[in-house]
Amino acid sequence: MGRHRAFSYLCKYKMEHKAGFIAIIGKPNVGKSTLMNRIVGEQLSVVTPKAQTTRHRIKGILTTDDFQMVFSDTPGILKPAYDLHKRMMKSVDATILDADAAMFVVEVNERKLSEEVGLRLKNLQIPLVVVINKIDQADQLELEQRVAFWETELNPAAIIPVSATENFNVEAIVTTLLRFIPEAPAFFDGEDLSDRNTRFFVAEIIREKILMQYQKEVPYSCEVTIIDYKEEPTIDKIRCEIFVDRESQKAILLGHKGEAIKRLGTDARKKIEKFVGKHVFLDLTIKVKSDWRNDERSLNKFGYNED
Ligand SMILES: Nc1nc2c(ncn2[C@@H]2O[C@H](COP(=O)(O)OP(=O)(O)OP(=O)(O)O)[C@@H](O)[C@H]2O)c(=O)[nH]1
Ligand SMILES: [Mg+2]
Repeated sequence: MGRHRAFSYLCKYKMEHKAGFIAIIGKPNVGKSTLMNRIVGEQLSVVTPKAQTTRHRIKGILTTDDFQMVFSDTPGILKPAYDLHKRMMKSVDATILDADAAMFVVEVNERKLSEEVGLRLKNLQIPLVVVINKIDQADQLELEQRVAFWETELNPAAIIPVSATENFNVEAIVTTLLRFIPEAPAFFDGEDLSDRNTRFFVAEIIREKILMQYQKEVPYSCEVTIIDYKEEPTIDKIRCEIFVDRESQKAILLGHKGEAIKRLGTDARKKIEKFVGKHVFLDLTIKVKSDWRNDERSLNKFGYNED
């Protein structure tokens, strides 16, 4: 029996292994990134209290012995005001096309389907799971009303109420989505948590600190690019350029006697040091590129065509 039996067992095991792609979509600020981080168990995607935090699609990979789920966190769906937004929405659509199932995240107090979101969901060719997030902010009656609303509006395959920050019911997302994942071998190495590299995460940390430190339009007019990354045995030397739209924004970024940019640099460096587990030398230069959000070459350079 020996070898034969072992071989058939191996085939059976392989056949039952599931692997697939999940598109996390929804309006800005509903908690998509917080949820992906919870599911994968790492702070991969930047989370801030501000809308439009996520600009690039980022994968978060959950691997077990039995399955691999590749989640894609995407920018919040909005009506484009710039070419930048159009490209962000293109990456949302490309992610949906690649996915085996869509995880549509709403806030518990969301009461209508926007035109942009409706357009995408009503043409969906894959199973739709609605995740009602932030249920810590509502009572039972409100929650029941919202469940009934999404049921009639979208007739999804499942509706899952959760709280990402309270870590309530998040595991139900994984068990539910598993139903819609095909049998397949893993796509990524079991050790991989994301498809993005260190440079990407470093740029995101700097952008997170900009979002936290500056107000109103300023963070939205900034783009961060890493122009040089040198790894030395005891220190990583990173040169970074921050692009803004106008001279006035450069002055705000610098602050009185350069104090604001200094604080930004220190905060970002500390977080990058934790991330890379090494000392970091961080050099920040601010550049003005007028209307970069509508400039094709700038958008290409900033990686808004690779998603
Ligand atoms: N009260 C509460 N707040 C939450 C919950 N989940 C996320 N948040 C908060 O909601 C805010 C937005 O969270 P994000 O994860 O950045 O939202 P997002 O959908 O990725 O936003 P964009 O990237 O802008 O599209 C943050 O301040 C989170 O801490 C939750 O379950 N309850
Ligand atoms: Mg996000």
